[in-house]
Amino acid sequence: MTMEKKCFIAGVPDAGKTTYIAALWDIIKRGGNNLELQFTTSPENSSYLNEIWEYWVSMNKIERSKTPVPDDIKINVKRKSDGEELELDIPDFMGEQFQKIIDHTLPENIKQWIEQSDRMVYLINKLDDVSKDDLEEDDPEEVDIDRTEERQKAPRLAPEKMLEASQNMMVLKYIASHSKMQKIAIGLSAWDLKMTENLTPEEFLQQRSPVLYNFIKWHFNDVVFFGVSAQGFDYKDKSEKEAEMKDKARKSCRAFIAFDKEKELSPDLTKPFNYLIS
Ligand SMILES: Nc1nc2c(ncn2[C@@H]2O[C@H](COP(=O)(O)OP(=O)(O)OP(=O)(O)O)[C@@H](O)[C@H]2O)c(=O)[nH]1
Ligand SMILES: [Mg+2]
Repeated sequence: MTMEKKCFIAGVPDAGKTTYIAALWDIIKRGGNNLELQFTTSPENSSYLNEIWEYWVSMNKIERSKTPVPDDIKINVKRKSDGEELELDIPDFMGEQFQKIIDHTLPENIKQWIEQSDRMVYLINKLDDVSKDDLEEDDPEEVDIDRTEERQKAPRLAPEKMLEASQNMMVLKYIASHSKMQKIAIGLSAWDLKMTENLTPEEFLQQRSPVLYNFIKWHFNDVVFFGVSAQGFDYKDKSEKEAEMKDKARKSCRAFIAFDKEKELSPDLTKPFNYLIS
């Protein structure tokens, strides 16, 4: 019997997780026939997915959900060519939850979710652009932590103030050592803003954030890089592009993905799972 393969989606705040899940849900709802993967079961409770999808179709920034975010969104996928299966377990945790890895306050349910998975899509949006504002301290509140007697108080760790690359490395290091990750896919989100003429997503990360890139290659031996534009464009250009994008959405080609060596763009957002399923 083959072991079940379990995959999650992770990333720090603003990594693009919710937008990617919303765009995936659009594909699943349309039941695209020309995809290599097939969705064999849909989640029982789809009201959250429909809520984020509403923002996606109307091209509005996704607000924090009004319906509670379910902690058990499971979608089974199967590859048509060889019947290989993968369970997507994507509760869409907010990025703040992953930051809790950094200050050791990660809730038990997320610990278990990580331990039980052997595949992941990890999204990265912001890359180390350090602005002076980011570094300015507002009075850090002190916290009680169990240390030596003479130094009971420590400044709060404030993971949200750390550089993106540092946050990503700490989160990835935790995942590498607390799960049995066999294959991972690193996605650079908002690819519409990042793509340049001749850099693959992997080359882009290597150039823009070499330390993070090396860290990933060191800790994970089976990793693929992709760029994804789950929105298809930047919403600040909505007034000029709305009609064109609505038309593309009708044809299921608004969102796009650039995979590893292929520089051409594909509308098939399920491609990372096709890689992870093997
Ligand atoms: N230009 C562009 N921006 C994007 C794209 N996808 C996401 N964004 C922007 O990136 C920001 C974060 O997107 P979310 O999908 O909310 O990110 P998240 O990882 O769910 O964030 P948290 O829930 O806070 O952890 C938003 O401002 C989006 O508008 C894209 O394809 N293109
Ligand atoms: Mg989100």
